[in-house]
Amino acid sequence: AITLKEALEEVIPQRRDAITEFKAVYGDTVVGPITISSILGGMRGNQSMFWQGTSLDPEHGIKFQGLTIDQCQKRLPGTGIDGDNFLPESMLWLLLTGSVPTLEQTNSLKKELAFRGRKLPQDTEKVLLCLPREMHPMTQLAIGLASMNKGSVFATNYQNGLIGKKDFWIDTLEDSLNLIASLPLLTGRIYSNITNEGRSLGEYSEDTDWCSNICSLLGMTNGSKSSNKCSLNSQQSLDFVNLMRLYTGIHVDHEGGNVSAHTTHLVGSALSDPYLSYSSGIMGLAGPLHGLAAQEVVRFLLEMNSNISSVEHEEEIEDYLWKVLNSSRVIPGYGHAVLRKPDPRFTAMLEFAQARPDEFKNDENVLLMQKLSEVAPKVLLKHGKSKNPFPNVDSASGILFYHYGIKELLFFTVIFGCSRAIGPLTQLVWDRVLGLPIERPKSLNFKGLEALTKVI
Ligand code: AMX
Repeated sequence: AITLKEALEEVIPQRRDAITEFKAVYGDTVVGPITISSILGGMRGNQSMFWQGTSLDPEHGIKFQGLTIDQCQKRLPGTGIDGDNFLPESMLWLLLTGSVPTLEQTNSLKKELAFRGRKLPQDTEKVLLCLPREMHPMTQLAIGLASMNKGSVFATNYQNGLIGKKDFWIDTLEDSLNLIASLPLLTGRIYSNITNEGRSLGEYSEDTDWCSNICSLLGMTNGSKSSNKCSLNSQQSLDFVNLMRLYTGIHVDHEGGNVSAHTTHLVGSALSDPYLSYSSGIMGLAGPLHGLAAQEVVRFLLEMNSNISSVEHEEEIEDYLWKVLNSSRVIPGYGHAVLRKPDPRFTAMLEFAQARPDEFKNDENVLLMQKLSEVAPKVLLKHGKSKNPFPNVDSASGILFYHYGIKELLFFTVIFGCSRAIGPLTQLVWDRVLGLPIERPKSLNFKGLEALTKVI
C-alpha cells in the first residue's frame, strides 16, 4: 500500500473481526474493582478505556504501538538526511496502521499532507483575522479548529445520510488528515497574529515536510520572509526544524486517559466531527495541570533565574523551590498522574540539548533547566506529597524553543497542540472503524456512594 487509506483498508477487516469475536467470547470478563477513592479521585487506575496506538508504563514511559521513543528514533523514517529526526508523518502512519512505514510510504504521506494543508478555509482565515491579539493562542487555536467544522466531510455526509456506519471511518480519516495538514498554516496564522499584526512570517511549501512548514510559518527557517524576530544561522535553523520534528514526533499521544485525548474521544463518541472533537481536546490541553504547564515551566525558569545569583548555587535553587512549595504552589514540569520515573520525552529533549553543548553552554535558562532536573526531585521527595518527583514532558521543551527565539510563552502549548492532534485523531478513526458507542458512564451522588458501602 502506498497511501494511508489503502494501508488501513488492508488491516481493517481482520482487526474488526478479531475485536468483535473477542468481545463476543470475553465480553463478561470482570476487569477489576472500582473503588470509592477512584470515583472521588479522578478515576485513577480505572482500566476502562479502549485505546490502541499508545500505552503508558509507569516505569518506562510511553510506547507507540509497542515501540519506545528510542526504538522509534532508530526505526521510523525521516528525511533520509543523516542526523535528521524521524518525521511525525512516520509516527502518524505507525499509530494508524500499527506498522512502521517504509521511506516510500512516509514520503507519500508527507506529500499528501503538504497538498491537503496548502490552504486554510476562507471562513477560518476571516475568523482568525478578527481575533484580538491578546486572546490566548490556545483559545485562538480552539476557535480556528472549531470553525473548520463547516468543511467537515463527515458532518456533511452524515447529515445527508450518505454513509453507513461501517464506513464512518473513511470520512473521519479524511477530516482528520485535513485537520492535521492544516496545522502549519493555522498555527502560523496564530503566531503572526500575536507577533506580527497578522502579517505572514513565512512561506508554505507543498514540497516539504509538515514540520518544515510549521517552522517556516513561524518565521524560523532561512527561507522565511519578513522575519524580523528570528536571527538563526543556517545550522541553528536546521537544528530548530529537527527540534520541532523530535518534539512533535514524540508528543503525539500519551494513552487515552489524559485530558486532551480523553476529551477528543468523549466528544467524538457523540459523532461530533474531528474538528469539533479535537477543538474540545485543545480546550483541555489548555489547562495548567495539563499542556499549559509548557508555558508555566518557562515562566518559572525565567523568574527563578532572575532570583538566584548563579545556576551553580544549588542551595539558592533549593530555597527558591521551598518558597514555592510553602506558598501552596506546584513546581511546574514535575510530577505525573501515572509515570513514576523521569519522563523519557523529557530525556529525549534533554539529550537534544546535550548533543549540542556549544549551542547551549551560555544559555543560563537551559543550564537551569538541566540543574533543576537534579535538584527538584530531591526537594519534592523531602516535601513528601508528589507521587512522582521527576521531570515530566513539559520540563525541557519550552525553554529550548525559547532559546531559538520563540519568546511568546503563551504560544508553547499551541506547538504541543500541533503534535497532540496525531494521537487522539488516530484513535477517533479506529473508534469509527470499530463502531464504538457514545460514552455514558454511570454517575453517583453522595447517597449513591453511601449505599454502595451499605452505611445506610
Ligand atoms: N509540585 C508540588 N506539588 C505537587 C507536584 C509538583 N510538581 N506534583 C504533585 N504534587 C502534589 C499534588 O498537588 C498533590 O497535593 P494535594 O494532595 O495537596 O492535592 C500531591 O502532590 C499528590 O499528587 P500526585 O498524586 O502525585 O499527582 P496527581 O496525579 O494528582 O497530579 C500532576 C499530577 C501532573 C497534575 C501534578 O504532578 C502537578 O500538578 N504537576 C505540576 C504541573 C505540571 O507539570 N503539569 C504537567 C503534566 C504533564 C502534562 O499533562 N502536560
